Amino acid sequence: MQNIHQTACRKLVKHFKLYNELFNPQQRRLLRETTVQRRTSFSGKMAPRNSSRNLRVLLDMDGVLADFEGQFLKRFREKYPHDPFVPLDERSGFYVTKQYYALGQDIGTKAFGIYEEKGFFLDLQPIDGAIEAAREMAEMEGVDVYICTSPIKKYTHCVVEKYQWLDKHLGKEWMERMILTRDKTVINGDLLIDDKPNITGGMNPPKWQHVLFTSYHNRDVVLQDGQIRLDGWLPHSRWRDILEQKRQEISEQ
Ligand code: U2P
Ligand code: MG
Repeated sequence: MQNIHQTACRKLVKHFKLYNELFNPQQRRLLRETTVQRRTSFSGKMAPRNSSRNLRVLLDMDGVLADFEGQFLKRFREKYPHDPFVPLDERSGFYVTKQYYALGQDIGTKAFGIYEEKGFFLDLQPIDGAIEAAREMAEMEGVDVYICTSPIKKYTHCVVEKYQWLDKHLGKEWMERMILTRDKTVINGDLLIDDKPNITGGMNPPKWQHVLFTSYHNRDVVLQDGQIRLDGWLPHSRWRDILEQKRQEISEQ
């Protein structure tokens, strides 16, 4: 009896939303625009929506949307041209500073300074295809996209610049999607696309499934239970298939 009630309520809410979309002029314009965009950008492989709720995707920033590693190396070499450095294809281990400390205490300290400087996070270049993928994902019917990123401990520039970066590359409306946290495990999502291999925190296991986004530092990492790998955003990236598969899983729950 309660189920029949719930189904009826859900239907009513759905119809009310549809009515709003059709008869509110601003919504009607948006609907026209997004339908066209969806038609052109969709892979066409998405199954019709049969899930009672949206798929929640958490997108990490550094190493997934923004090229932390490339910018770090460029700045380090510019500032310390005579010091040893780690080329990108020799990177291993998540924290870049750890590998620089292995070259010498002073080198590690210099490395830390690079990403604590004003402008470091704001000037990061977008990773190839990331902005287009994020936009496409956000346009998908039944998908809610959030940005889930951790600020560094010396937060002075980092926190504000992460917001500025998002504004600069994706626009003001993305501020609504921003989640800044030092503990991603407590965030409720279905998928977390993140380049850090081992994400730990207060919630064990987290609600989300970890999609390990390939970066130089994690190329050789063996996947742990439940993790899947995503090798970038560009042309033949399987991110759409990963989302679709998760959506199916949710609808079967
Ligand atoms: O350490 C806090 C966050 O800063 C970014 N970071 C830091 C050091 C490093 O070597 N690499 C790196 O990416 C990460 O930010 P996020 O990926 O969450 O956007 C890390 O979580
Ligand atoms: Mg990251």
